[in-house]
Amino acid sequence: MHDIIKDLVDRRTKEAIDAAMSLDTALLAEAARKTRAACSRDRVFLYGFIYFSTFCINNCNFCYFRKENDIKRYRKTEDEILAVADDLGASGVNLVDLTMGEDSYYKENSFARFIRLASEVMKRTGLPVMASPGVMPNSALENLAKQNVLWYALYQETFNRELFGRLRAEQDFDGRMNAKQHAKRLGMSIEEGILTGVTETPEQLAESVAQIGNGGAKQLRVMTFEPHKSVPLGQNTRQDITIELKIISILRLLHPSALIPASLDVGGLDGLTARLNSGANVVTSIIPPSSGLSGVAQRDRDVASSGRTADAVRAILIKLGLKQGSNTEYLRFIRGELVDG
Ligand code: SAM
Ligand code: MD0
Ligand code: SF4
Repeated sequence: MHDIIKDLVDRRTKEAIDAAMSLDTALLAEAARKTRAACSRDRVFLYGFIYFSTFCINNCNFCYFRKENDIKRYRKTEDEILAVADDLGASGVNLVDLTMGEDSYYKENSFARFIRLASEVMKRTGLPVMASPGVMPNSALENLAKQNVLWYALYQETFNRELFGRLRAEQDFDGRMNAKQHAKRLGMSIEEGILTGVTETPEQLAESVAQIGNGGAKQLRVMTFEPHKSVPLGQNTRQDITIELKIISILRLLHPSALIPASLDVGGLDGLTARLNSGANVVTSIIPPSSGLSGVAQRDRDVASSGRTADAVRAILIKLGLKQGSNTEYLRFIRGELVDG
């Protein structure tokens, strides 16, 4: 093993991460693939994505759906959402991710509508659900956990408080961290995530990579910021993909048994091969073509052309010698059991 990679895995510090970032992308990716193969027999899991309301009370400086952006928004009806969930279920995804902007309609009565929806989607599809509705108060998380919702996803974006203040302006760093910890205490699995290409320094990035696993998240995500001209941070150019690829590999090396997504929302179908080759083992943001639903980062990319379907993803997995894991393997993976060959 290369000395710098050995040092990364042994020390796990931000200095070791920073040093690893200077390695060749292909070298890191090769080491990451070896680690993934040893831990998961190269199973990859597919997540369907339903962004069911694009209304939001927040003003994140990176997000197209921020409140002050004067754009066309939608809030899908329950029937529409369940029809999409049925489609996704039939296409063979392993999980349904229910995502929304922080929409007051769903936040009312301690998120009662959202919690009912999550439970209904689980019942209809028989699949696990990931809840991605933004920060929830403890009482709402308790009701969500009572419905046996498996995942709570909430991305800190950065572990540097100053940068957080610039990205998620007027939001509470600790409140966001605490919600995840409460969900974890309630027995839910949590997903943590960071953004790159948001004017962070290499040191701030290494700091976030060093800290991302500290809260016990089982799914760890990095995404490259997509600069929309209409948002405050959108005046920056899109960062080269190699930074994200190297972080995916470093995350795999530091957290061998984590679920690590390759997001179709950031890189589209064209970006999938490189992300999977870097050590990712989940493909997220699968969207049925005619659902009228949006992504987040690249909200239209590949949706209408069927580039974001489970079939399109499986065709790529085959080319790479990878295989979609079954629903049983998925649950075993989350429990920390090795996937049988
Ligand atoms: N509203 C909820 C929240 O903020 O937690 C869930 C949906 S939010 C759109 C999901 C994630 O999308 C954010 O946490 C952020 O990491 C990512 N995101 C938003 N805008 C993005 C952009 N322009 N480029 C890349 N990722 C972005
Ligand atoms: C994705 N666009 O998976 C989605 C989103 C929210 N849990 C996930 C960021 O890429
Ligand atoms: Fe709203 Fe989430 Fe976008 Fe922030 S990232 S503006 S909370 S949808």
